[in-house]
Amino acid sequence: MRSLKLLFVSTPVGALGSGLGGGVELTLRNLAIALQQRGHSITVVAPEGSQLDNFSLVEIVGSLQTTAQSQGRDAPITLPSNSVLSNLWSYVRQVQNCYDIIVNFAYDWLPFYLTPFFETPIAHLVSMGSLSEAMDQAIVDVADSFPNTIAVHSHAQAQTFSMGFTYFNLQNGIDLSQYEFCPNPDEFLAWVGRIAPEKGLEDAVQAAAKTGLPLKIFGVIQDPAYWAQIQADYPQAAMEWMGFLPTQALQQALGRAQALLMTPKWVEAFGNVAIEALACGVPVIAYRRGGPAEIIQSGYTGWLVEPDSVEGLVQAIAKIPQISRTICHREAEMTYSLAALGERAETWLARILPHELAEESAE
Ligand code: HBI
Repeated sequence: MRSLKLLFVSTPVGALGSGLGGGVELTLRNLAIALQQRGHSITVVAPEGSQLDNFSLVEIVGSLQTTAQSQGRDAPITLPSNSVLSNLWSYVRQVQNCYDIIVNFAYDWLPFYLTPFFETPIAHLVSMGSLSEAMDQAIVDVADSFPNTIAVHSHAQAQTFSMGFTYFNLQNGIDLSQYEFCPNPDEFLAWVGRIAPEKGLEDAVQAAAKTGLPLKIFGVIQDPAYWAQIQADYPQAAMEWMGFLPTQALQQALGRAQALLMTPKWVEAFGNVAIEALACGVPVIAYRRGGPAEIIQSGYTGWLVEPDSVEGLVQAIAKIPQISRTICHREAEMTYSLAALGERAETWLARILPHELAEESAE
């Protein structure tokens, strides 16, 4: 395929590198690297203060957008004054003819609404499940008018949208060179994620306590009251909060775990921590819910458990020795490397190219 000129338009909820954009910051960076490795050229446009090594970055001023998951299902579409989201897309409109495809990373109404008004095709990476009626409608309208332009991270995520639409399942990927395979684990279980109710930490605490294995907890304490409640409810549990660690330190500690427990109460769009664990050779025990249920092959790279069943977690923990850590690591390399992500991304984008360009690219 010929080299494409791609414009990546980042999330308006925070500067790249601030952590405010959550998983989508990592996804944007990994996609840029993966596609650059395949010979494409990427320019990124993002809110001022953004940082991204090795890519030309255009910074746009303006007021940040409220996070979509903090609004209700019937929330009206809002734009603050001097909205960075509007300013981002005013810039994109002016430069669109310099690019073959524009890739949108924002989970926001505006870029979807603007799609028919642009000459250059816009590819949308939808990074979360259904959150509001207005966004659902905007996504479905684009999917109906521009088939193949919507990508998601899992089938489960796509199924949270009541109105079905055609989509490309990009899954996700990580830079495996940052993760070290650990063949011989220590005696503890791990849990990684934002400490907040939708992540179901209390189930992991209960299950670990029943097996006598200590639980090491990694991640930002997003909801301090929730964390305090867990400590009050399970004072005897052997659990230790290890803090919110950068990738290098996280993978160093996570890799030594017997297994990772994933106890989501909501539909995780994907579950990056599952592939981070596999990359280190760590089996994953997860509720059969959302993205993790499509990543883990039960009995092979971990165990899938009846959702919300603490007893199910306990039974799976007893079966950890049946899982090969080498196979966990190899599965990550086969499916979740940047090379694998790049191949899927190129397949997605090739289907979006205008016909004549696609013919050219077939040469
Ligand atoms: N909210 N409004 C809005 N726009 C986004 O792009 C957005 C968000 N909330 C969370 C988020 N992006 C990312 O953290 C997730 O997509 C991973």
